[in-house]
Amino acid sequence: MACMQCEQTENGTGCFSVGVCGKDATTAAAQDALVHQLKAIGYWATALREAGKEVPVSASEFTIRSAFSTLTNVNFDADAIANFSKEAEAVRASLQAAAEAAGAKAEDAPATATWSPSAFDKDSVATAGHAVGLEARSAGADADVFAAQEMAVYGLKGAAAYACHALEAGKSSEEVYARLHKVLATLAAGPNASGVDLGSSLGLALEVGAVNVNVMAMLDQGHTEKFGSPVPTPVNHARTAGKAILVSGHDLVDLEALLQQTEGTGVNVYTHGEMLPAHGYPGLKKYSHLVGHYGGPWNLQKFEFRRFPGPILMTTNCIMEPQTAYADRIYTANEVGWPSTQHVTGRDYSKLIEQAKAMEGFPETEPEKTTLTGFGHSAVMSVAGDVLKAIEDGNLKQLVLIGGCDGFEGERSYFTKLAQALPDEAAILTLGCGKFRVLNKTSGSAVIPNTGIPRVLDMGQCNDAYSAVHVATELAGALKCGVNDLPLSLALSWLEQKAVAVLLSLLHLGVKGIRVGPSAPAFVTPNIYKALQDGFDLKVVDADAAEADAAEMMR
Ligand code: FS2
Ligand code: SF4
Repeated sequence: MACMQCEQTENGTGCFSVGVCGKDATTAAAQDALVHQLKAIGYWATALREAGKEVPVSASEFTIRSAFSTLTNVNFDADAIANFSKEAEAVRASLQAAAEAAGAKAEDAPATATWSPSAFDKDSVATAGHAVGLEARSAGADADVFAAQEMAVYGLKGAAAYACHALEAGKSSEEVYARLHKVLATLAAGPNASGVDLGSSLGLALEVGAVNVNVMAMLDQGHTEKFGSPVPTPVNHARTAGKAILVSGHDLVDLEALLQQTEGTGVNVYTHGEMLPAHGYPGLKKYSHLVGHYGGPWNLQKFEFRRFPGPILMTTNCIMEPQTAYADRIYTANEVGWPSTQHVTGRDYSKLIEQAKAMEGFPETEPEKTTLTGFGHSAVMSVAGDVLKAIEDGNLKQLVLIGGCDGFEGERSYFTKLAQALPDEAAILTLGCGKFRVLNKTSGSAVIPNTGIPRVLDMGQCNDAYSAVHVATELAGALKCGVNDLPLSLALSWLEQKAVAVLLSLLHLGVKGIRVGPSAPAFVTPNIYKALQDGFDLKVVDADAAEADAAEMMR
């Protein structure tokens, strides 16, 4: 196997025998095959649209769902990936037949467009995947062009994941699907195709960022139409006596269904990880048995889940190898998979509810410990006048966005140190599971001097980077300046491909001076890094320079 798509990759270079995440070689190679098949689907879907024909919605939805299954910490089940691969071949064959009927010619297509595993048990798919993995595809290619194309693939996986969340929330877009397919079609031609160079491949990655802006907007709309605009809300991090179910991941629609099915049963529901911002949505906070949040970021789950006295539902990323202590009470849903865990389909949570009832639950209620969430774009913009006045009066000197992913690495303490080094005249906007590096680690109840505005504003999930973009654009409009002229600094903690998509979106929007860490992606070559430094003043953080960076942000 060879995989370097995430920040935790071994030695910062690549996972070559088993993933640091726990992904085995068979699953990794099967995912390589599936991604190659998705490029073929992109090619034929694009050919079909160019012939003036419609692409079936089912083919587009299959594209995003299967791409999401290959994201870091989502699906570790080689059998499930092999099933996606089998379906991919059926989707490709049907799109190709329709495109050929409309005049497209197979002989004009790149080899990738007609590639497929010959059998669909997991070992056959993995064997086929070895032939189209990183090492095979990079042989003979320009290293920089290849790397830029990989960056586009990883960003596309992140955008596909958000598109899946949007779909669950009732939102989809043919334009988004067409643009994602077109990116895949370009990738099908590969790094050696005529006219492909570093500039065009970086442009392709930025096109993924552009599409992802639309996807995040669509998801924001889906969430707010379904559950209302988030409002500032204290979230209780203490336990409440009683039976309990824990829900992790990003899928608010799964949480709503679980809240509906547990209503009146005496079972309390707790959020975990990226589900924390759910407490700010009127349509979810109205359930009195949504009693609080349990635990920290995804990477602490092995320690925290064993102590949770009830079933656990993983709706999206990030799952880790279930430990014996809780293996019989962790459930996956949607694109998430781990061999041997129970998988929920059709949002039927009856098994979890019965299991929760049979367990002891929490024995007693602890004193409340709260943090605030719910500062989406509408809540922040409702105090925009106060924010602008605070800027004018000098009470607010800098807005600092510290968000993204969390992870194990000691160097990730950079983001906590940065937050702690910022003075009270800096407001900290946070989002994603990276928020756990900030919440409770700073003076959480503090307000910006001489204002009632909290210093730490939790804007939501990683996809709520859209809210941050929205606020920045509105403030720039009010101050009659560009986003890069605002008193705004960004520090992005990255781990997986959703963060790649968010970064590409920010770059597409022309945001400069972003700090990224805790380390540079393994897939970024020195020449790509130089191009991003020259074009966007992108900086990779130094774990020991948090205080110096805070001082520079306040200058
Ligand atoms: Fe955190 Fe994990 Fe949000 Fe990422 S829960 S690192 O995949 O998606 O942010
Ligand atoms: Fe390694 Fe990350 Fe790939 Fe897992 S997803 S195999 S940790 S690079």
